[in-house]
Amino acid sequence: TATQYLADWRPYPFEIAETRLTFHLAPRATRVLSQIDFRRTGAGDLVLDGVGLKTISVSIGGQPVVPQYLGDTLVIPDLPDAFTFQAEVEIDPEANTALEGLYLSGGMFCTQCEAQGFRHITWYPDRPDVMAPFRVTIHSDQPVLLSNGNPVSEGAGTAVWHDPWKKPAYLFALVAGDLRAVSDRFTTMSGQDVALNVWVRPGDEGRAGYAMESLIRSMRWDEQAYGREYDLSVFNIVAVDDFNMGAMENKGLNIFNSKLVLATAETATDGDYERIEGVIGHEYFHNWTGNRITCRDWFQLCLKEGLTVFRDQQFTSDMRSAAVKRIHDVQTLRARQFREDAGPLAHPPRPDHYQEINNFYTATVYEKGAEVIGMLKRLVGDDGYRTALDLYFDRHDGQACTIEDWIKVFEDATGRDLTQFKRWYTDAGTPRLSLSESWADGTLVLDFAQDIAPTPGQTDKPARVIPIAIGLIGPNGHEVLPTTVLEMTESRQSFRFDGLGARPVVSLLRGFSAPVTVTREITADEQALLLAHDTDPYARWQAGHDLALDALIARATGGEGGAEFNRALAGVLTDAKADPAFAALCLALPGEEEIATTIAARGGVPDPDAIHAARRALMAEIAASHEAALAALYDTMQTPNYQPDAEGSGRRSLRLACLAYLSQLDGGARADALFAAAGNMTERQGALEQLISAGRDADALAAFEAEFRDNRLVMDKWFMVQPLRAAPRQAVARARELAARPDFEWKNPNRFRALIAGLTSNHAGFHAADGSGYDFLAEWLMKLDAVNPQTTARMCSAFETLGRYDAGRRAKGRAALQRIAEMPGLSRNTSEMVTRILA
Ligand code: B3K
Ligand code: ZN
Repeated sequence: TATQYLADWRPYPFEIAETRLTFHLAPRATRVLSQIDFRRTGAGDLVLDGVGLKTISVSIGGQPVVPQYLGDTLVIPDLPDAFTFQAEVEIDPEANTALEGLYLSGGMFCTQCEAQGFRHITWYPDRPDVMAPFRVTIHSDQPVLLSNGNPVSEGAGTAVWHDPWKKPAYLFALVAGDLRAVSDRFTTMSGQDVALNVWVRPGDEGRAGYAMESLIRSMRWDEQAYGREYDLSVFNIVAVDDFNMGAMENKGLNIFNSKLVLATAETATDGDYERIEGVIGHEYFHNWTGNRITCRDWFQLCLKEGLTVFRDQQFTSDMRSAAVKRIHDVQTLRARQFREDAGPLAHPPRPDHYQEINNFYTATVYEKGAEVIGMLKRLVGDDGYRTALDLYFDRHDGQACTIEDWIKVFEDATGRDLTQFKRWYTDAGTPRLSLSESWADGTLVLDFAQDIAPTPGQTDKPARVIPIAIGLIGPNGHEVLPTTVLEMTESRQSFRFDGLGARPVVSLLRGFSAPVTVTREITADEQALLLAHDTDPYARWQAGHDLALDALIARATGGEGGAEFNRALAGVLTDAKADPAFAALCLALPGEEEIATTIAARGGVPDPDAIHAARRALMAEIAASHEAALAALYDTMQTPNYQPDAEGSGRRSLRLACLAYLSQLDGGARADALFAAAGNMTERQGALEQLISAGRDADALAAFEAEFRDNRLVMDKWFMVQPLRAAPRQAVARARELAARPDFEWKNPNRFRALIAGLTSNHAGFHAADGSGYDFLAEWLMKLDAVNPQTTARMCSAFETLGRYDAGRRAKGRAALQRIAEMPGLSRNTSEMVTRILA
């Protein structure tokens, strides 16, 4: 398979004045007519992309031509400076199980074109730097017919849509189905009236209200925070059941996985609500960062994704709790991106080669891409950031841009040289920052060192600019130095602080000011002091988290620990009522995956069973020490009037954190009662998870199934929590039983992911020493690959941590991967992933 290289990018030799498309929709044979007005801008042949198309006719200026076909491209040489290309093709949406291009979901036509789905619809320059206004005519007997832009005309069986904003083909969308709208209106800051619709299946109208509220909040926020206004007369969101990822920002017609639209208190958890708000925001914010300004080529993906994630993170912290949001984001980054950086799939936020671009919609491109922008903002300041963003929108509106353009905007707006900073985009790997301190005569010297382990294809890594935000906390708990950003630019660098009365404790990397790992010498007492007194909520949480992590690692590797953390929790529990969400975060022990990652990062070999046992034992000890306080909080943190907001979800998260401990003592009695009584899915699912862990789940699972049998999204939860919370030794068997059920509709990505990711997230269950977890995963990946390569390939990343385990597990895991690699007809998507992991 051919590798694509960033260095090979060349401008397309034509631009498009307008793209006109006419669809005659039919499940097995949809006809697509295209008329594309090209104008020459450089020398070369017309090269168009197309995959799996049945070509009926091709003509230039009305004259039929016989094109040359080269693989998945069509080539026409010797063309004039301006001409209209016309083609008619036939496609089969019903056969499209890959869910890329035009496909059917429960009888409804819908599309997914990013990154290269449009070439499955018709012949086109399917690259993001070729932008055009679109006029789309849809003929169909489906009642609702939607495409991008503004409606031009609607009649029985026909609709015409016009999108005046030029866009690349990946932002094209079409939907046709029996849909109902939940509608509202929005007046933009300059007084434009916009019709808003969230389209769902008949019967789901009562579940779309939160999505609509989230959309309105997003539109208002982008005006207030970034001065960005919406630019069409209508904004449509459609919920679709079969979807490969979360959602898609098609211009004026966002298409969403229904799990990110539909919610009621009884069917969705607080986490679901928060994600709905965040993803509705994310896709809406793409209207400026992604659509009005798009990417020149797919290597620049983080230009739109990193920035849009950064914007949706800001949005959520403004709508909810900034401290809690930051801690959640750090947890996600560590769990997904640090993990990626530490393994065979490591790549820079801007990769320079790929085989299948869909394999690069990763935590590194998204989450690290966002962290890099957070660092930029810290380095240039809030005002500098705002000036730079204004310049970015002003200078590049309507263009397809690169990371170089983005960096130049910051240089021009702030006068800063960002040459070294750019390494964050081009180099892979998580820097390791280490700190040693010396203290004498009122002077504290901080000696920092940074280094970055080699990653595939990149061995030698020069120093990065690292913004290190610190504060100093005196021994009495008072802050003696407020947050100060140290700019580290060398491999080793020292910073001095004079005139201090007593030796303070360093509150390091406040706000998680850079995506690095930290090594430092710090005593348990000093960590406890930070946990009690740090003014920075992230650093406070991190101090407690490190205390717990060190204890768990000691215990999982044959030592002892946990007494200090256990003692420190007394303070957390006393203060818990003041900030329940924060207390819940402090109470939650590091997960098994994080413990394993940290053991490996420190040069050890993690033992999944020992880690599992150590974590359970520490939980039981903590529960026994604080039973009364935990039980009191559990009772206090009830939320009789369910509201999916920061306050209510904070109280429920604390309640469930207490329940997890108390279940170690009461064998699941409270969980049983909560499962029966709870009026919201957050507590019901939380209770169910405890019942599964405690092994008393049969009645609850049956009741849950009886109640929600007909609700696909809720049944996904049922499929997910069982392998996730099963005892490690039973997890694979449980997953196998579930997979054999007729309602394991594995071709639906949500259902597949629920069961499979439920298992792979059960650390000790998936990494069972006999390799049964690896075998089970490989079996299902091989089955799904023929149907849906994109989802299959993504899920291969469950194998990316294999290298850190013992020889027995490694051999079994590699054998499973080898079987996938050797499967005849393996997709390019999965083949690339497996090859990289095996390398
Ligand atoms: N841009 C889409 C992701 C498309 C993934 C294609 N495999 C959703 C988002 O990031 O907003
Ligand atoms: Zn995005």
